[in-house]
Amino acid sequence: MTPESILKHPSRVLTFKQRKDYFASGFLAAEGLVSEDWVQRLSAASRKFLDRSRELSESDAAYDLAPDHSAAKPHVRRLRAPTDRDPLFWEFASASVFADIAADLLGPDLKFHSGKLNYKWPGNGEIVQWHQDIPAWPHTNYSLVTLGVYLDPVTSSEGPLTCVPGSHEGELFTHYGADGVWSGSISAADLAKVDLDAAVELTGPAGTVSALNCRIIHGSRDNFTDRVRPLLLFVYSSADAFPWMPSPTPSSQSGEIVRGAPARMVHLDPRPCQVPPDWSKQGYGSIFASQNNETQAR
Ligand SMILES: O=C(O)CCC(=O)C(=O)O
Repeated sequence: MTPESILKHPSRVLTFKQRKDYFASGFLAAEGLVSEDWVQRLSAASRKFLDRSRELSESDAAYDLAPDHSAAKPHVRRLRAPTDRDPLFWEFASASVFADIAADLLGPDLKFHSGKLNYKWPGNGEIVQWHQDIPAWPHTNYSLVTLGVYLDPVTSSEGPLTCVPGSHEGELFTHYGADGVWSGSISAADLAKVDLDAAVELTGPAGTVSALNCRIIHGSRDNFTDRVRPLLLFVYSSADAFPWMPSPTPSSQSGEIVRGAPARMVHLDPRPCQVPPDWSKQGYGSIFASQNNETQAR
C-alpha cells in the first residue's frame, strides 16, 4: 500500500499527525502506548531467557551469543524469533496494541514477518553500524515497518536506535562489502552521500515504541551505561507486500495475517533492490555476526 492510501483509513492508536510524520521522516518514537503491565510481562520473559542462556556455550536456533558468553556472565546479543520461544511474545505481536500501531502505518490488512529481542550490553563493541533493513529481506514493495519497544528506559547513553530522517526516500544501498561478502552495513563511501549529522536518537522511558520504515538508514552506538538495553522488535508488512527471497529470520508465524484479510493483488513497487544471499542455503547468523565478519555470506 502507499502512504496516501494508508492515511485514508481511520487512525486506531496513533494520531493522524504521528502517522503523517512517520511517512515524511521514515520513523517515529511514541511514549505511553504500551501499558506498564505489558512492559513488565515482556521484561520478565526477557529475564527468563537471559537466565536460560547460562546453560549454553554456543549460539543455537534461539540464541545469538557473543564470543565471550559464559554461564557466569551471559552475553546474549539476540533472542531469535521470540514468538516461537514463548506464547507471550506472539500474544503481544498479534493481539495487543502493537498490531494496531502497525495497522496505522501499513493499512488495515497486514502480516507478521519476523521478530527478535536485541540486547545491547555495556562496553565497547556493541555498535550496530548504519544499515537499511529491507536489503536483507526484500519484498515486492516497501510497505514494511519494524516496531520496537524498549523494555527499560533508554537515554542517549544506552545506545538508542538512531535514524537518518528522510533516508527511506533515498537510495537503497548495497549491503555487500567490496569483497562480495554480505556485510549487513552501508559502506563508508556510500555513507559519505548521507547526512549523518541530521540523525535522530529515539530515546524514551520503558515502553517507548519505535517505528522504522524498512528503507530508513539506522544504527545504534555503544551502550555507555552499566545496564543492558533490551529492545523487542517485530516486523510487519502490508498484506500486499510479498517476500521474493527466503527470510533470514523466519518464525512459524511468518506470513500470518494479524489484522484484516489476505491480499488478492500484489503491489509491485518499481524501485530496485539488490538480491541478498539465499539465507535458506547458507543460513544467517545475525546483524551482529554479519557486521563483525563472523559469517561469510556471499
Ligand atoms: O538493536 C539495535 O540497536 C539495532 C538493531 C537493528 O537495527 C537491527 O537489528 O536491524
